[in-house]
Amino acid sequence: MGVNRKIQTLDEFTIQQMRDFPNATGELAGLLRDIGLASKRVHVEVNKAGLVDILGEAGTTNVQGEEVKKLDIFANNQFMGVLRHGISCAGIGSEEMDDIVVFDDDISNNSKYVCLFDPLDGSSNIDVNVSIGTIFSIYRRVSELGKPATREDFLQPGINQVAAGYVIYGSSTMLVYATRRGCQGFTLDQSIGEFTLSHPDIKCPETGKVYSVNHGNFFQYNEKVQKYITACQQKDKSNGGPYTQRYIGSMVADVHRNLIKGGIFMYPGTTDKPQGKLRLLYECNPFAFIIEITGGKATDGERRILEIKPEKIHQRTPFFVGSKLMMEEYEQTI
Ligand code: AHM
Repeated sequence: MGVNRKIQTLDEFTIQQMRDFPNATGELAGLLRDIGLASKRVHVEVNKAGLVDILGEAGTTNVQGEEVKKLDIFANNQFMGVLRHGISCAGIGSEEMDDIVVFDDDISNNSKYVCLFDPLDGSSNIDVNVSIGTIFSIYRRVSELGKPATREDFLQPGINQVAAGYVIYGSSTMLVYATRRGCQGFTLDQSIGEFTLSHPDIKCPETGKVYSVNHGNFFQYNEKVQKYITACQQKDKSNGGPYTQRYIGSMVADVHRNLIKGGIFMYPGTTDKPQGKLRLLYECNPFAFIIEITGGKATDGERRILEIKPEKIHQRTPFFVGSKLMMEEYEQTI
């Protein structure tokens, strides 16, 4: 049987990219490989979620006598494990952990990257078979190599990201990542257990017809947000409408759809939670980076997300992200 030369795996792609940089050490390619490996393990567990009655509830002991962990904890442990044992990461920050973890050993202290991630975003959707995802963000350390990573390495503005990406566990499992050179999507080919390039050089459409927001909070949003949502509903054919509202409540799925088809996603502040719900470091910065690289925009309603200097690792921010022209429509709402 002939080999299908058109198939390119994630590893092949990142190694090929590296060849363009004679001084590249292969650390970034190694990190992406590690993230790909952890996400394949998470994919397997996510696909078993429906079997919870057979395999045992989280927090109990299953028929093999093993303790069953909640999926988000399982995912966190997988990512932490591969990154700790790999050679490319000096430390991690995770939405699931109270503080950063610095891998203080000889190899890790000489690694030039740190990684931040939300191991399982949208986890309240697991029980109901809705797409969920992992989000990650990679920074070059600002601290001295040879020593343990520091908090400053993690508290960098999003503009400093070297790469950012997500994995969506949906009707198929996809890993999408962006660097300054562009954004690529890989679909997991389960028959060979490899992520293969399926969406090369993704561009976010300049405009779209979808707006994604939690309508239940409408009366808690500020006047500008309320006006914009109302304008979306009032659009007709003469001005590019009608717009459609789509809100899965799983940001990876909502933003992935808008990245491919065009649209705007909003998680504004509310009267109860002026900073909204989403985390700057684990959720907003990576998506802001991906969307900007693909041609779209991302703000907190006023400021460019990527220019915000974080003060705390679990900081929250209102988030508006999507197709360039739709974001400009929002910005022009008064
Ligand atoms: P999580 O960290 O508990 O998974 O929550 C994050 C998710 C996002 O994926 C999604 O956009 C948002 O919460 C939905 O929140 P809400 O139900 O308030 O609209």
